[in-house]
Amino acid sequence: MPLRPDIIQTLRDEGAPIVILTGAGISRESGLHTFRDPDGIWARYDISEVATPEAFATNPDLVHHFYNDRRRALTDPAILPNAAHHALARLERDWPGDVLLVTQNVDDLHDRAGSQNLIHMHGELLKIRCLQCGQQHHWPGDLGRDEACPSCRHVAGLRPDIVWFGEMPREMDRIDRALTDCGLFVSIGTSGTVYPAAGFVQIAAQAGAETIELNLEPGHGTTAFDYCQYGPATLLVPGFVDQLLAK
Ligand code: BV8
Repeated sequence: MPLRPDIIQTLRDEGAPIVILTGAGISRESGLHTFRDPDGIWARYDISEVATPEAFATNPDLVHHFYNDRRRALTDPAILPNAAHHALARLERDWPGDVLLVTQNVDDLHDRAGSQNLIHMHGELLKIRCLQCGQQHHWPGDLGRDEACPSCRHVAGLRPDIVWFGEMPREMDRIDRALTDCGLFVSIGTSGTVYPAAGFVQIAAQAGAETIELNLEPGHGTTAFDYCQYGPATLLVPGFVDQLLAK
């Protein structure tokens, strides 16, 4: 059931804060794979072998290979933000209240579409971090285990700036505050499998927010949402933003 027009009107009149959570589904039509769909990344790789601190400690070459492949795919000139990414940037510009975009995606398609109030809660594919000095660096190319840190010159201490399973996602205090203050929580293109992101809908709902899922098909937490719309993100999200902005 879509969000009711009278509720949208009230949210707009109040300039209610909005929190949006996105997942891999929003980037699918840009040409990037999701994780858990039949052709997804986890059909080809075992999570525990490539996306945990333990994997990096035991087989850094495989972990670098996994992220180098994905970095190359992301920097292919054919991979561009789609209509859904652009619509969310427009919502941030034109909505009368705060819009916080929290993405689980490690791609940079929201950034490229122009979203500014954006948290990459699972890190960023085009950044690396030095385990020796803690500095982050923009890194669009391949990374190997013998590379030196551009800041401290320490060798073999660079890792993808990605939040692996078992690690703490980024900016959780800021996200929790925004969830308890928002009037509308929107989840887009995520299966609702990975915590803490999968629990955001409950936090927002308990704080009194309206909640809506926009997805290709119902995710795991679908019953927790007040409203839902199903279809491809490039169709659903621009239409939903038009409704919010009364266009
Ligand atoms: C933490 C690396 C402590 C990045 C990723 C047991 C119970 C509960 C929790 C746990 C548990 N055991 C372990 C945990 C915790 C664990 C967890 O949740 N595990 C799961 C598997 C049970 N979580 C953690 O370890 C996290 N850290 O918990 O710290 C803590 C304590 C308190 C408070 C805070 C923290 C760390 C999680 C790190 C996640 N990192 N990967 C990388 O290499 O990219 S997860 C990986 O999954 C990606 O990052 C991705 O973003 C994330 C979520 O996946 P989705 O984006 O949802 O993608 P998915 O493929 O699943 O779904 C795609 C959806 O799109 C589908 O619904 C599909 O229908 C839809 N779709 C497809 N096409 C379209 C579309 N929709 C619209 N349009 C389309 N065209």
